[in-house]
Amino acid sequence: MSEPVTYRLEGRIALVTIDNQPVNALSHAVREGLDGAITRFAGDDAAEALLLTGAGRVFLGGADITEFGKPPRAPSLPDVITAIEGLEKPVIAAIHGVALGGGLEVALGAHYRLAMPGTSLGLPEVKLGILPGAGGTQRAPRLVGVAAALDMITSGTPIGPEKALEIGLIDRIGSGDDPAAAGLAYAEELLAAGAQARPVGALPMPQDAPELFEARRAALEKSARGEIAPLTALDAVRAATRLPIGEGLEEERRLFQQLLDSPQRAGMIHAFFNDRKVAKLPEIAGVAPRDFASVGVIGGGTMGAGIATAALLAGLRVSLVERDADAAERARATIEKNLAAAVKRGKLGQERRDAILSGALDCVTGYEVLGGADVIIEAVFESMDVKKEVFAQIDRVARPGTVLATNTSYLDINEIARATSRPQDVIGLHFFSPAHVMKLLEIVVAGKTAPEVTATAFALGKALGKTCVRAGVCDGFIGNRILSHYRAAADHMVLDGASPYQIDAALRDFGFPMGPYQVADLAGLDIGYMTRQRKADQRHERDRYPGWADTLYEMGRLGQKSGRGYYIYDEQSPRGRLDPEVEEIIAAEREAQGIRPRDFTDEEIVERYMAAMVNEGARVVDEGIAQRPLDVDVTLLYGYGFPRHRGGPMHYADTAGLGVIRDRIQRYAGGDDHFWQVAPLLARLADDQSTFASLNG
Ligand code: 3H9
Repeated sequence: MSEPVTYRLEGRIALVTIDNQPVNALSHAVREGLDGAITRFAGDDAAEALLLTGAGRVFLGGADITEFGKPPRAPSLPDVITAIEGLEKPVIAAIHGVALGGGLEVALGAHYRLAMPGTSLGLPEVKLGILPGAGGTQRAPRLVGVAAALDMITSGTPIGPEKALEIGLIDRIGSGDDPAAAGLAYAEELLAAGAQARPVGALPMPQDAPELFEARRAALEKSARGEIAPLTALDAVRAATRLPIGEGLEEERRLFQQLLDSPQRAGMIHAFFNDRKVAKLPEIAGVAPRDFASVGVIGGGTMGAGIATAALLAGLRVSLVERDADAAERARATIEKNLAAAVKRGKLGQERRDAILSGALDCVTGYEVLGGADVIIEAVFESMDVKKEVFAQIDRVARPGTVLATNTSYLDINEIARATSRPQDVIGLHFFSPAHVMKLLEIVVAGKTAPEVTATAFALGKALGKTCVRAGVCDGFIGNRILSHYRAAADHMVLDGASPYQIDAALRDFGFPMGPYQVADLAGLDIGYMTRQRKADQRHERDRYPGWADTLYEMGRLGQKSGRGYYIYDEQSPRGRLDPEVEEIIAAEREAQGIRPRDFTDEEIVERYMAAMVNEGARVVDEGIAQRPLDVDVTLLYGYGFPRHRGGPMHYADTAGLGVIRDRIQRYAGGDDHFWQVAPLLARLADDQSTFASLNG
């Protein structure tokens, strides 16, 4: 294996290059290599300055995350960076691609920083449940001030070189396309000007700003939803205003270690790796996707228009087909509104918007236009008859090789595929509303779907900026199937005495942005009602039915859109307030069913809700609807608001212990052994004292 750190003299400059592909993570070997390079440079009389660069696409992607949780190995990254900073001759970092986390902290240990155009510079550690632990919380505020450092460190959002130059994080933006050449030229220029070593750690302590810290703390307490890293990172930055550099670094280390040992760190790193593993599927390994540049969308309602918007934002051409000219016009108006919102959010430039609307979008009424599409996505009314009719029509106009996708959220895609003469080209693309905003895309592979079509769906999803999860065909696929189960567990608790408001609050405290009844109000109570109607003939006589939810629907309480659902929405309380009438309706239902209500603790609410989620998750994996537990985790994280710092429901279950979850379910079965039956996979793994993670590969 080649050396991860090389040292070469370029005239009077020592060029030190870190090469640890794919992202030059600062692994043990890299740290050792850097340590050696530092010692060599200090004793190398021919070298007057040291230039640090990264080989390949990026400067440095940060600490090696795979080493977290393992015994530490010297030299530590903070020690290496302190040694770089302490060099008596100038050290320059030439940054390109990305300098993230420990990667940016290495650059902060250098005395001068040049970044190439398009570089991304950031301290994203809070997104992994930790904080910058190699001097970032102490050096960044010294260099750029407390406010800018807090922005970077508590949000974890990277910035570009222009912004970095403006706040003083870097000294220069390089030119050309060779960072080493730009760095060498800069180093020569510095030497010619007599530049000296200039350690950031020697800069004066930044001024404390108590009001700023308090305001940020209050904002973070609201937005962090139980995540501890952003608030701990804020404490670390505060330490920079109170402690000299050496002590500040020690305090940072202490706080970093606290987070490193926390289950939240384990959850977030589990999520980080799952984000990457989820798209790695043996069935499409090495399978080339088909080309796609144009997308046909059938149906211009909220979903169809959202899908069209997502495709347009990704630079694809879109032909949207509607039933009549008015509907086509309405679809165009919805897309225009979506694009205007994207402009407002800074996601799209005005010029690009104009170009899209004048050249990339067609809203028409005939299917013929679909003959030119590479991928066709159907988003019409959820009815098997309607969908089959639409697919038969698509089959007539689409050219061979076109991917034919349905956005159904529960229908049998095998049956839809049979309406065509090419079931191998048919696949499910289950978007979540609003489709141009929500990250999750369930890619539902039917019995006859060709691997090339699955590969194309994944490539398309990636182009649309989605996190794609492979699912198999069943009612509700991965996400909605699990949702119906944990929502049922919540409904049972309501029947037995918990209020929907207590349930929502307990789950918000757990970290969900909204509880299930707030979600129901947002989606519309008609959705739940229609699902119950649809499944009426599958109902078992022992199913516990939430009749009060039907009552609310029949009263016209449709949720946010009608101003009343579980909550009341009006000017005073746009986010909803409690409604005693709802509690009366529920109380009447309990009485009718002869149920004497009991109290629930918040803890029991969360445990029952999670047990239901995990149990159905286990069934979904066992049946092959999800290929691995991680697919369940990613689905719940990106489509259902599951708190990222808990990693996902299956990771949560591993953390709690599968035996514990199984025992809970067995205990609950004492009250309802129809609903609460331990899923076979959960039982097997618990008996073996194993984990869901063992199935992730
Ligand atoms: C830190 O620095 C802590 C310090 O403050 C304190 C220390 C004491 N380590 O994302 P990609 C893998 S915390 C190990 O697909 P891209 C990744 O899993 C760190 N492995 O590429 C994948 O593996 P595989 C702070 C890593 O081009 C492969 O590299 N840094 C690391 O789309 C390619 O990754 C961060 O949070 C790592 N640090 O994006 C940055 N990073 O091929 C995290 C990636 O087996 N990384 N891998 O699936 C990223 O944001 C992106 O990977 C990056 C490249 C933007 C760099």
